[in-house]
Amino acid sequence: MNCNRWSLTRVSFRFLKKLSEISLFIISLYSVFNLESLIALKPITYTHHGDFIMKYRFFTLKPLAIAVIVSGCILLSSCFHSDNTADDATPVLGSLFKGAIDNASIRITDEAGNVIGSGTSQEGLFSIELSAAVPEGAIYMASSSGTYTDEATGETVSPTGGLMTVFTSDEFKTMMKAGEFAALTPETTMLSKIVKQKITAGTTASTAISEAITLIETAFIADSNPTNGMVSGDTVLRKGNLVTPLAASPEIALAKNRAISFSYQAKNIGIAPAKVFDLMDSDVKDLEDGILDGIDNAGAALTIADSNGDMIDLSKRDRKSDVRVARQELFQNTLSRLSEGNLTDEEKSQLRSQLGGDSDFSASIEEQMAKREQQITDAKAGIAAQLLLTDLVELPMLTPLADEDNDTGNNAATYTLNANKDVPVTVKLRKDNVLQSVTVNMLRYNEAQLPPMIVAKKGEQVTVSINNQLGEETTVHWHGFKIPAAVDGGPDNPIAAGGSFTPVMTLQQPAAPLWFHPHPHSKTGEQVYNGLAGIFIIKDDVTNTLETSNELPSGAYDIPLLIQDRRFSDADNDGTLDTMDYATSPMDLGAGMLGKHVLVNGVELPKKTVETRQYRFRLYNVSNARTYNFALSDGAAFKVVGTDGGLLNTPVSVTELLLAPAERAEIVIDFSSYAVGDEIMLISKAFTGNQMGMMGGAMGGMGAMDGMEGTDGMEGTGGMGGTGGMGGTGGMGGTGGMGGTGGMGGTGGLGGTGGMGGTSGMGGTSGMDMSMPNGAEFSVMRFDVTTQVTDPVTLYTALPSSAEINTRWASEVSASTPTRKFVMAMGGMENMQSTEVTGGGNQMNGMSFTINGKSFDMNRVDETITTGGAVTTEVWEITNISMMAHPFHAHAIQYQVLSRNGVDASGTDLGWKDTVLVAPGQTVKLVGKFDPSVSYGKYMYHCHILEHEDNGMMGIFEVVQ
Ligand SMILES: [Cu+2]
Repeated sequence: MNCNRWSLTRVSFRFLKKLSEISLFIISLYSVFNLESLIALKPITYTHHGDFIMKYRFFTLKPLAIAVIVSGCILLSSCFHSDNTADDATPVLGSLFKGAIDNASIRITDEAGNVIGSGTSQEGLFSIELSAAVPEGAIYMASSSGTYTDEATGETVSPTGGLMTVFTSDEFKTMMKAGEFAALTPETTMLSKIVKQKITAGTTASTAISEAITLIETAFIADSNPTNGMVSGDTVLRKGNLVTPLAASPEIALAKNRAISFSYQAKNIGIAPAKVFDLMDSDVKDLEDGILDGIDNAGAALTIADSNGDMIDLSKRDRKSDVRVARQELFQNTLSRLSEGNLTDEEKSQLRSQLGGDSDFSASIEEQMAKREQQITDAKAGIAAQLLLTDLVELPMLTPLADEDNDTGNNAATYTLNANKDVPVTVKLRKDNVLQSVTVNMLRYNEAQLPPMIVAKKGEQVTVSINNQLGEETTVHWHGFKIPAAVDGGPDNPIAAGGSFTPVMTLQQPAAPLWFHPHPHSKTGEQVYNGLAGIFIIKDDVTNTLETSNELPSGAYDIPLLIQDRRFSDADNDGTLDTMDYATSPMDLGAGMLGKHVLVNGVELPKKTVETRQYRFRLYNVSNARTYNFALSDGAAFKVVGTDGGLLNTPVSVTELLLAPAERAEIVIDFSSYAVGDEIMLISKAFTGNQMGMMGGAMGGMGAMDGMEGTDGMEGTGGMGGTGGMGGTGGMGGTGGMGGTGGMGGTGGLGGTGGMGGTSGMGGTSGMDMSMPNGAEFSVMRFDVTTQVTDPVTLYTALPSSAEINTRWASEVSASTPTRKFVMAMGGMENMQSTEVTGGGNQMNGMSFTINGKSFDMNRVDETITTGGAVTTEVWEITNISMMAHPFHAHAIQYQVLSRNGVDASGTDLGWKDTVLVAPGQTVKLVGKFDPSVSYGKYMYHCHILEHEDNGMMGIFEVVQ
């Protein structure tokens, strides 16, 4: 083969560079949360519950990426080989990455400094033919000059120093022969400098290298991975092409991330981007004594000039923490940029190239962004119109079950819950703002139209006879209760079809808005969605005193609102809704089951006539997957007085309140400043980004899964593959053969516009008005001010100091407090490549929902809390490495939030919680007290997006007495 090497390699360099930059931000994700969760779903046939079959095929970009890399390398190698026939003339390949350094001079030298080869880099890559044989000992490769783009600041940097790497002679020759790339990064640079010192001191090359690797790994890598070591390969990387379109391995992606994070360190410390090279030199000096502490071997503080020329004392910084924070920051930046669709024009065009030059791609991102804006504009107009509606149904009030022992003075109560199926329930819905009364068969406790409510007092003994008449297994889980595992109603204690169970519980916790719901293994989502859930309110002396002294609204002014979203379809196509649907598409499992009709106490968009005074509303998010961002249509503030586990010590004034599935909040709305005739809407405001994340986007991008059903008469009209839908604009299999726009997890996936659920998800062009995406804006219910009164309530400002619930446990936490880590992840992509999956039901085979890398196993105890009989305080760190927010729930106790990403808890996070929403990339620290005299046995911790729980995002912890 005879070819003009440089012109060809230039082309391939450019090609590689293009692709590499395109995917730089993607690559940086690959390691930290499995880029491959940006999957493409390829529909083949359709099946659902035996009616029709859907199979879809998962595939990933990885094979193509590898193909691109490999073909690029072959192209390079073939040219090189064409010019070199002698074995010893095999070129040395390498990549320079602190940002890809262009036009740097490279020298390859032996231990004594003799040059055995030299050349120039082009956009981070180089190929050098040696001018001499490879000698024994250490072989160094070093760069100088050149330019690169700093990732943290976007500045073009001309480094004063250069990058280095080092190999033993044997390693070097093996690498050359295999055509592998040497990697030159900040880490290998420090490594080489340390090796040089060690060799000067008499150490052999191989020993010096292995000792130096240990030093670098200890100082710069150990404990700094934001994903808590969930991804393997977080070690010093010496071989590999870091200037590739998609990282060929997690090891390379991690190494890239670590190289990039040096720029974040520089930014955080306050030094100029180019000073990272000085920082490396300083760190090498620092590491002479093996400890990264900003102090050199002679005990002197190391300093470095900041961007104003002032000297920074590095001994006063926690250098290891600098490293950790930088990596965390990079991780979060990447996540939020993706989930918020915050891409530069360049990135968009690069993505377009990557996807095969489809010029519609970029347009489709813009289009989706515009549609998102339009959805919000439309929603606001819709809310304004709904304020004028005259046919809203009055909010049904939930009524407490009567104590069956008929004795109010015995400190005990008995209730019956019959779980029934095929109960005709009449639901008031609105379709295109027209009121419809729809009767559907639901699951219900006691065959009631509305969910049951139990009101009890702290200290009371409550006996509940549960009779399972569902024809399938169920349980009743007491959500938020401090009770023994044997009566907790977890999936490990099922009640068989036709069976009964009678838990007896003594209520030993402060007044709180608790609830109950089925928790059978893999059927929780379906049973809750189909109508089984109830409210359980505990009252105590604190709330009774506040209520009787008119410091809290009570009685008719204390109103529980059970909020669920559901989806209905018109099965007979007569224009009226007649069927309630559950999990009709894979998207319902991946993103969780989202409905279109938001029901409050069983009615869509009800109204509550109110007086000009304060009301207390207990907001229960009993939705399977939807997070609400509650607000008032006029933007007025309201007070949050309680969270999952009870009252807040101090009411918190807010204008928006995010409430994830299973979370509760007690809010006080003051209508005293309104006039009779005023109407105010309780809305869910649009929200984006970290609260929703990219997986929703990816799912939104795949929206056509639902669109597909549209044609089957389910309210939707769109077909498959609408804009933003499956295959999206780019088309399935796309122009570039990379799975098309949809192949990247949907336009929404990468662009993040779909973070709002994608165009289709928003009731856009692809007929997806069958489910609203998480984060859409809509009306929940209306308050109609009808009566002028004088408000008797003066809201409390602080709880009595004797109240158990006003204690904060943060001060009890120390370094020796036992700490457990929980990492929530979605992915399992290796299972997805070319895996055919059968949809429907509760299966999402091929997709994994894990905590600490494990899917739920009923027969495995994941965590054991040994109490030794004493109340045991533990810190739980929950980290979300997926692209979607997950509400983490644990049974047995109520927790307190200590911090989110290291920032101390404040506001409503100061309340007691049993469920916390963990945003993508976020770590939430909780503190809990396990009292083995109350809570003992095996309990669940899990994601409360019920479809995630049902598909494995759950584990078991045992409290041993
Ligand atoms: Cu989840």
